[in-house]
Amino acid sequence: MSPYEPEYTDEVVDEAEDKVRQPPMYRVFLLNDDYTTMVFVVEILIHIFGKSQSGAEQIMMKVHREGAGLCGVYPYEIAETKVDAVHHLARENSFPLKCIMEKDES
Ligand code: TYC
Repeated sequence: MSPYEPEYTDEVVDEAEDKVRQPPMYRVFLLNDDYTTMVFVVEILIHIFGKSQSGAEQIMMKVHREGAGLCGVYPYEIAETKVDAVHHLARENSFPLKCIMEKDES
């Protein structure tokens, strides 16, 4: 390596190069509805998305007031597994709760 080059070049990655190195990420959102209970949504956010009680309550209220709320950003297969887990638990409990994922283009 040239004595004029910094030794940490492996860790210094510009944005374009990082896009090539990193897997695409997906944002997972919960959607509001009129029937799923607030308590159930908070439980989902704690047990599927790893939120604290207060973090889960804040996201649930955002979804309730604004129609949708971000639960997390994950690689494709993890995002898909979480969406499926939400729908499975919701159907098991007879709630119409919907969860969607979209590619994080940022
Ligand atoms: N709007 C629901 C109610 O008033 C609560 C709710 C919040 C439902 C978030 C879905 O993703 C949701 N019981």
